[in-house]
Amino acid sequence: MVREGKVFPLGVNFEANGVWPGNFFRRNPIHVMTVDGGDSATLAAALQGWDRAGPTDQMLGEYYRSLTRFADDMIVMPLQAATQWDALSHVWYEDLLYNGFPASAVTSLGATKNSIDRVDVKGIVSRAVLLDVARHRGRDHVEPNEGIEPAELDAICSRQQVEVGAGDIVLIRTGWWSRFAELGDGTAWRAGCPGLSWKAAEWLYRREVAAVAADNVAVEAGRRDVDGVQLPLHLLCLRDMGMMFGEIWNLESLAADCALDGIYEMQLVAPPLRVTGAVGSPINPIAMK
Ligand code: UVW
Repeated sequence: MVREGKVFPLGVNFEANGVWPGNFFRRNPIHVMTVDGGDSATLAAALQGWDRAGPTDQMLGEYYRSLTRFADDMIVMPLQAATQWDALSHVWYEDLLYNGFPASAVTSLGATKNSIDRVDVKGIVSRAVLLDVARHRGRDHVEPNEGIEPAELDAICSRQQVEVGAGDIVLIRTGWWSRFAELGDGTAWRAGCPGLSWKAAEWLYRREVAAVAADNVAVEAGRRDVDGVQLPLHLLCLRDMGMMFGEIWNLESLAADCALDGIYEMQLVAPPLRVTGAVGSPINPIAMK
C-alpha cells in the first residue's frame, strides 16, 4: 500500500476544548501538570529546609540541586473523549454482546469479554479505503444528520475507481469534522452529525469489511430512521458482526491528497491502547500512501 512514503495523521487533539460539554456522561480531557517548570525555582529552595520531606520530596530536591530539569503530567478523561476505537463490548442489545457473551461480562471492574485489550496484540493494521462522500456530492460536508445509503457508497467506489474488500478498513469522510472549528460548539456539532445509514450494514457485511471509521461522532447518522432504536448501525456492526467503529477521526489532509493523486487506498496503522478491560481506546491513527 505504501508507495511514496506520505504519512497522514488522522487523530484530533485531546484537549479541554474538545467536542463534549461539561454536563454530559463524557467530558473533555483534563490535563494536569504534576511537575512543571516553575517547580525548579520554588521547590529547590523549599524542600531543602522542609522537615516533613519524604523520600519522593528528597529525590525531587536532589534533581533541583543538580543540572537536570524535567516535567511530568497526567490526564483524566473518558476513553471516548476524542479520536477512538469502540471495542466490541461498547454496545449491545437484549443482554448479549458480540459472539453471544452475556452483557453481565461488562462489569464495574471492566469488560471481561470483548474488551479493547482483546484486539490482537499486533494492533490494527490493514489496507484502508477512503470513501469521500462530501467530495462526491461536491459539498464541504454532507447535510446535517443525513444518512449515507449503500447506493451512494457504490457510486463513490466507482467514481474513485477503488474496491472495498475482505479485511479492509473503510474510512467515511462526511466533511463534518471541519465544521467543529467553524461551529465552535461541540453540542451543535454532535447534534448535527451526518453519517452512514443503518442500511450500510449489509453493504459492509457483504464486503467482509473489518472496521469502519468516520470524521463524525458515531460513524452513523444523527437522524435514526428505525423506530425505538438508538444507534442501529452500532448494534448491527459492533454487536452482530464484530466490526469495530472508529469515531472523531480527522480525514481532511488524507482526503485532500486522495483528491489530488486519485489514489483512495492506503495503509492504516491504528493500534488501540492496551487498557485492560476497557470498552474503547483513544488512538492516533496514521495512514500511509
Ligand atoms: C455511544 O454514544 C453510546 O456510542 P458512540 O460513542 O460509539 O457513538
